[in-house]
Amino acid sequence: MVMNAYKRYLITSALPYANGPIHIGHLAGVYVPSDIYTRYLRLKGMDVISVCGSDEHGVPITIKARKEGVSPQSIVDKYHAIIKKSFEDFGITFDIYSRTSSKTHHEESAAFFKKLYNKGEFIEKTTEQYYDPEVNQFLADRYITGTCPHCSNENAYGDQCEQCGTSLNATDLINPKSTLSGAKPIMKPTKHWFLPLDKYQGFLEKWILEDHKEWKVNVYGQCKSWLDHGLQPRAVSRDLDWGVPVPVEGAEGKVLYVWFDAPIGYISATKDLTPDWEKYWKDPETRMIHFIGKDNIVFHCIVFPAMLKAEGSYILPDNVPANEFLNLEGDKISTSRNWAVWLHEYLEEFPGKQDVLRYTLTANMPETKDNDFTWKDFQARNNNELVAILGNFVNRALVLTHKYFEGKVPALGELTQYDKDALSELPKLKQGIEKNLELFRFRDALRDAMNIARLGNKYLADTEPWKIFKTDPNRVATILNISLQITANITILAEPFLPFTCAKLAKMINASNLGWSKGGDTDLLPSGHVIEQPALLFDKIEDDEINKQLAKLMDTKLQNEVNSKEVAPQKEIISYEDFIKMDIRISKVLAAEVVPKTQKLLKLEVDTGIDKRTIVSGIAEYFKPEQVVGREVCVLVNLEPRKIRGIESHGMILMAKNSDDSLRFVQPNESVDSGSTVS
Ligand code: B3M
Ligand code: ZN
Repeated sequence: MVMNAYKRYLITSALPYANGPIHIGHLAGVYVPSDIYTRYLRLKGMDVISVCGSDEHGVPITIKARKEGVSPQSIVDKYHAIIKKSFEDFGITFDIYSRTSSKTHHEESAAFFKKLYNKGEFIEKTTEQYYDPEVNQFLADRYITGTCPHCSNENAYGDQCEQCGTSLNATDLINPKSTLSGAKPIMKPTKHWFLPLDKYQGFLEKWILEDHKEWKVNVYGQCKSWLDHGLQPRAVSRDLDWGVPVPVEGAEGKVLYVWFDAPIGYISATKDLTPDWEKYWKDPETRMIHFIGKDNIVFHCIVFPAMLKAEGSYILPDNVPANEFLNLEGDKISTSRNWAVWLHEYLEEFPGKQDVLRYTLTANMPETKDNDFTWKDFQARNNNELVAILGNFVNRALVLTHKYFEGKVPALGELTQYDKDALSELPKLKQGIEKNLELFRFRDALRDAMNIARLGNKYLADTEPWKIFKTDPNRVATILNISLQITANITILAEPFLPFTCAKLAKMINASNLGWSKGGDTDLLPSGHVIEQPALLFDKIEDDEINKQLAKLMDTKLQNEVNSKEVAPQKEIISYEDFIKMDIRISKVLAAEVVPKTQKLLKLEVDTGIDKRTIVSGIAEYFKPEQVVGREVCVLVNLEPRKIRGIESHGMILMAKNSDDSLRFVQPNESVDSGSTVS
């Protein structure tokens, strides 16, 4: 649709889960494009707000909390603070960065549910769901893993397969397993509320497939495939104790599904931002745009619109420019494997270089297909493009103006055809940037912005003012005037992409009030206008800085190899009373021999301090008798006696099994008297 038909803009960016910090994949996929777009609209003087916040509910948060042995609230408090600060420091200019554990959000999402509930929009259904009989808990979403029926990935989650991207129901999984205990889950009935998406099939088909043919191919394609498969009712509640409680009677122990409450977070954030929030959400003259990553497409294009439609008073998004994924050095970015460049770390390790990362991520933005971030490319983009093209041009223009004209913009003389051609490029480049931004083609828009600097460099290289100052100072005045007009254009038109650089540049040329509308103009700096002493906009990034980053990633790889060794899941909780029933004693092995006609069994005589007794132990493949005699070992002495190969065994020697399957004795690190108890 034509953008000028709208009175105002509401920009939303996917709410990041507060279970980890922000990494470059998030940035390239969602936040850099949304910030470029928002800055562009602001510069154009549009009424625009950009809302975001932390997504603080859902199983990813509770799993992390469990792993770290802390409460979900303390997890979200920690990451919300890190995320919020890193966005600010990186120059992502949300008008509000809110959070879904806030009071406003709880109220807003409960009210939203209640309204749909009262309108009879939900189906209430009791279905059989997976339940972990060992920990007595229903296994929502990521609490269950199994084999993906589509791509055979053995580690697919109950809600999604990360390998093939398919959204799943837990019951689709082959060989389901509880992530809490490793147990095989059982089925148990439970009541939930379902949004009948099938009811909106016809509406969504027309709204997306006919009315929004302009959506990006990847987005349109995913929507079409969902619609072609036929939509099914989807549960909007879960059996969990973390989230927004389902606000109706008989729903104890149930919360709203995180994907039901999270998009409502856009509404509650707007409400927290301005009392005038309704005009952004309810006036059809508002253009709402959702910036998201490709794994969020179905929720923003199908589920949330169906929710909004069911509610009845809200507008729908006009576009959902989802990006594909960014990889890192050829490997999928992963929070759990720590395979990422973390924003808060980048900001510390590369102080003042926000724009270098913004630039690299925009130039490599995964707009139509997955793309790769490499540190070598980062270095090359900085050194060969930002330093060599943009920095170099601006520096030459400013330095020469100081050298020949005491830092004052010289007067324009007569223009040659070449001058006129160069100047006529400026409005064309501006148009290119605008057109590409309006189509969410950020890479092309950035290329057009950089082409202004390329134009300037070529202009200086072709006109060579440094060679003719002695003979023709008036010509040099014209050349530098034009170069400074080009510089001023960069200050305006590169700002959405390189805001820190353009702010510095605006100071250097003493022109802070240039608006977007002046972009493309060729008389931005009048003759006589004083400019400041130039400082370098970018520094070269040396190999050792890049090598440091590569070494860091190498460490992560090694660490992951160590971690990937499988560890058996924790067994069921036992009481202290259960534990103290076990009588474990330090004992000494007096004699050992292989049980005849066996390979695995050793017959041991041990002194338990209580008595001397016989124990049969399955360690003969690991230890020769002479390696065992004389050792201090731990023995479970009150284990029921058992006959093994005709020999009565009176206890069990405690052993530890290493990840390479080798066995080790559990023994005190210093000598202890036989008969001492272990507890
Ligand atoms: N937190 C998923 C994600 O980070 C989710 C987005 C919510 S947007 C309403 O991929
Ligand atoms: Zn799969």
